[in-house]
Amino acid sequence: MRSPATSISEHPLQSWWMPFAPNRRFKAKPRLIASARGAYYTLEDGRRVFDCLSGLWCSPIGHAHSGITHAVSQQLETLDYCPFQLGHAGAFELAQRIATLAGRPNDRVFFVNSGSEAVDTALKIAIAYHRLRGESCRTRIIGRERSYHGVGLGGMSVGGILPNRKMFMPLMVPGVDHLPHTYSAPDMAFSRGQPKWGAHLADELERLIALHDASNIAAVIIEPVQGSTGVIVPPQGYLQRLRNICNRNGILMIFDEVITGFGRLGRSFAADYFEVSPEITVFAKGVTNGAVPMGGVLVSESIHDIFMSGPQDAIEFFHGYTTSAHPLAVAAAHASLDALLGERLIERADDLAPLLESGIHGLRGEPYVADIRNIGFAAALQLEPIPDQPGRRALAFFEQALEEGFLVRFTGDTIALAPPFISTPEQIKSMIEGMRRTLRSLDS
Ligand code: PXG
Repeated sequence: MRSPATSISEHPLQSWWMPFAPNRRFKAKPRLIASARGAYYTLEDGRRVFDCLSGLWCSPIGHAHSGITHAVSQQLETLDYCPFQLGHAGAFELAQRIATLAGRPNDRVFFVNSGSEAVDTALKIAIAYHRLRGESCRTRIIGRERSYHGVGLGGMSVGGILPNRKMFMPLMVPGVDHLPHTYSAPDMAFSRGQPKWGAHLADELERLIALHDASNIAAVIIEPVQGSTGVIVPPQGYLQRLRNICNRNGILMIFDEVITGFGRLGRSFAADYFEVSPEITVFAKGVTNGAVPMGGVLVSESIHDIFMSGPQDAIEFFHGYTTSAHPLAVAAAHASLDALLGERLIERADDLAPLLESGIHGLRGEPYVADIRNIGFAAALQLEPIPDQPGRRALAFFEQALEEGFLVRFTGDTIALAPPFISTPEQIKSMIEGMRRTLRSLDS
């Protein structure tokens, strides 16, 4: 048996082409993680660092949760794989549990392995749904600037992040438009929670309808809170206004809740938080606490039922992945839900949210702070960029914060914070003070 990799000296770094990483910089100055437990990572040099982003937003109940470890090990011994045409009980139960958690117990769940797969699946469902009900002209999809919907061809096309798009133009799905993003520093900097300005930006959907006609538009896909582009919080009333326009025009609403799902806003899903209900919800990440890859699409009963109208023995939806509803992922998801509900961790995130809000806004006035945003148990610090060197300030912050014992995530010059729900109030306070020390130690 191969012994597990322990140190870089035994394992040269060249072969792994790392995702979304500056490979050459990393390999010149590698930073390896040895283990993770609770709210902390342990680096190879033995230092413990607080996990300020719950992995990549995906590990809210903390690392190495004993319930998940136990459930996955047991599952591996019982059933390690289930092929198409057969089903396993755990997957049916999990679908029911997720639909119930979302407050839509009659919805159906299609399981996949990642957020990207879930987004592409949701887009296919939306297009096929309209076609099956005789509105096959409804093919256009509306995304949004600055949104991230993964790296599948559909998600990339509806997404709004330039570097993720510009190299791949020939692969773009045709018939996609983008709503404007809702961030405007002069109108909303330092808002606590939802900014007051910006609901009118939803009316851009009316303009696209006036341009294409609603009869050609299938769906709008929206991250209720834009997570990976820096915690961009929807203006008050914005999502409701989009919902109303969709309702009036027969356009489906897809919420990408890969980041907001499973408690990040102190509610099960962002749809609860904002009281706006989409027909289709995309989830991933937190569903298994990041321990085993899994994603899924929650679909309204009425959409699902349109698919069930063909011949009784026919496959209704030609779509799926070899490892859809993988037994290990299903086991991890059940255990993760057990912890989330049994340990009342969504409520705990909700209870900790005001502390994060007051703490992070207390950093206003510290060096280089250009904006601070927060919603639920997530926040972002926007730094003033170093002139002509976008992203360098945040990189320096990241490296300094690590020295202080905090692992943060940065994109551009934004630092995102989304701590594990199991954090204590003391840990949140100490994280904020760590951020303060880091800001004060930055070179100009
Ligand atoms: N939708 C949303 C809203 C996401 O945030 C995806 C889809 C794609 O999920 P997969 O599982 O295919 O990666 C995501 C992923 C960050 C960060 O730093 C965020 C994501 C991924 C990596 C980093 O904020 N989100």
